[in-house]
Amino acid sequence: MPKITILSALLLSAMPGLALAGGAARPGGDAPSADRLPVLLVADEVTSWEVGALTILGAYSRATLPNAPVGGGFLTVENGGETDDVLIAASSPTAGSVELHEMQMDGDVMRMRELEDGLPIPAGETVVLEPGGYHLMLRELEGPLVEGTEVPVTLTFAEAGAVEIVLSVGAINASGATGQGMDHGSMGHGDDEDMDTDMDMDMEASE
Ligand SMILES: [Cu+2]
Repeated sequence: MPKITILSALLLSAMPGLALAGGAARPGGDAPSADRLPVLLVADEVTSWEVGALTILGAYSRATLPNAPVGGGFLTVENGGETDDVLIAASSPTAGSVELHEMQMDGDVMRMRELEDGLPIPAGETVVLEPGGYHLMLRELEGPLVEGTEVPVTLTFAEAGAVEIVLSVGAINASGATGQGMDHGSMGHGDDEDMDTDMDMDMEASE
């Protein structure tokens, strides 16, 4: 039961009184057992990462067409703390650079802009990076992103610091980390190749 163990650990660390009580309940002086270590943050069904007060989950990407210059990264960040944070940078060994983008439909054209000041993650709020909205833009891909593979990405937050996560590469039209459900239908395009072309054109036009 990894999830219950995680919650217990978080509560104990946040409340010294409870931590004392928990310690007293165990035989004195025992070191924490292995099943209480933070490695259990990678749970069976929902992979998530913790850094500071932040939880990152639902991280995925989409398979790209051959020669596509860019790929997207999508994930959810929950700020369980009382301090505003900002996602200020991202990087990946799979891409020459990773930018933070915002995407909006403008008529039939998908336009996006780089978030020069980063993506705010307000205290107590959940921010979703998803197709059609905020996203990571992986540029200068070393090769196509292949469904079923994983892309390591390091996220850097102003307050919480850096954390390495993994994007699970789904189908070319994937809309969630598991490749099923959560169908937002947000792109408004029936043809992904056209979409990629529009994205690339706008990228070039904005530089
Ligand atoms: Cu983009």
